Amino acid sequence: MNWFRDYLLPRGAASHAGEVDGLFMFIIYLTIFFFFFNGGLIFYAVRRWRRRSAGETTPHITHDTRLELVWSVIPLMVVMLIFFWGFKGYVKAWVPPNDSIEIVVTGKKWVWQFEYPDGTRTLNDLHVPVNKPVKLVMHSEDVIHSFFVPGFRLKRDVIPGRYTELWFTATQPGKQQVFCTEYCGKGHSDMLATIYVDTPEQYEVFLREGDEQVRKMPLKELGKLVYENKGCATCHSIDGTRGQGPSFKGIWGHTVKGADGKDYEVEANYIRQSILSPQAVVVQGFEPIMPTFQGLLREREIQGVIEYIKSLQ
Ligand code: HEC
Ligand SMILES: [Cu+2]
Repeated sequence: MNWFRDYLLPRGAASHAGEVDGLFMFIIYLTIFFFFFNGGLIFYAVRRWRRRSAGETTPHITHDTRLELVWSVIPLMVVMLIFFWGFKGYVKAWVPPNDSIEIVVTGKKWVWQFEYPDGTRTLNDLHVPVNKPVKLVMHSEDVIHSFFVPGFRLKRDVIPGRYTELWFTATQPGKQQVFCTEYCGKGHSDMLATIYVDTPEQYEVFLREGDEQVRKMPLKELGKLVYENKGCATCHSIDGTRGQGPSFKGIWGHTVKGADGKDYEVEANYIRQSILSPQAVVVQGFEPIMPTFQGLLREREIQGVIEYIKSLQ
């Protein structure tokens, strides 16, 4: 009867989908059975006890203890079975394993933003490796949204001022559709995201080079994104004001004085070195407080920063 399940539900693609579907189909079949069983009893009673002649009366029956016990105890057992079956699946579905990959999900009108353990962020595209548990820590920046992945049999509200969690282990490489299922305004129906369930190799490439968005974004824009998202903006201004570090405005092509008294030209290699080993050359008049971004920025992101600084004349 798998065709019937596949007719009702999208193909399950997460480890606990089988359990959810099992219970779901059990309830469906139970409902179908009782539809015909009760309907049949009604037809039987209508025929069996129909009025055969004018003035015919039926005996006055107040109750039947045996019958009442049967129709109370059997349904009680059935609903208890459904309860414990569901409760077991519920506990399994809500408690993530300790070794899950943790991804922070932010819902806002009207996009889903994902942040990975290494600080990478993506919009509306979530990459996860196949067969590895993934935990989503979700919150909203504005109104209540709801994160629904039909293929994973998962749905949970995403709420401002509170964290909610979901976890899953994707079992099939491919794409999954995410919907927002809490009406959140004009763009609600566009609040869609795609989960890419990657093979381990694809996931490696994604972590190293970023998703499609990052790989295709023009370098200057990517650099601006890095500047805003990776903390550079807290120490470096782009309008010439001095912060904890020198402003990026107008430094490209000029020379700066190092604390060692030598002159350095601000060009690609200098910027690259400033990002990866900031203490190699410390700009005169500044404290050596810049942390290294070794391992935190991808090659393309460093090139982006270089292009971005170049554009700030
Ligand atoms: C905690 C503050 C801080 C953060 C965060 C920070 N920097 Fe710096 N940065 C500094 C300071 C201070 C200097 C000057 C001293 C030095 O050269 O180490 C500096 C110097 C630089 C220079 C050389 C500038 C010049 O005028 O010669 C570059 C380029 C640079 N940072 C890029 C970045 C980028 C890109 C990021 C983000 C990925 C970043 N920094 C994040 C504090 C910071
Ligand atoms: Cu929404």
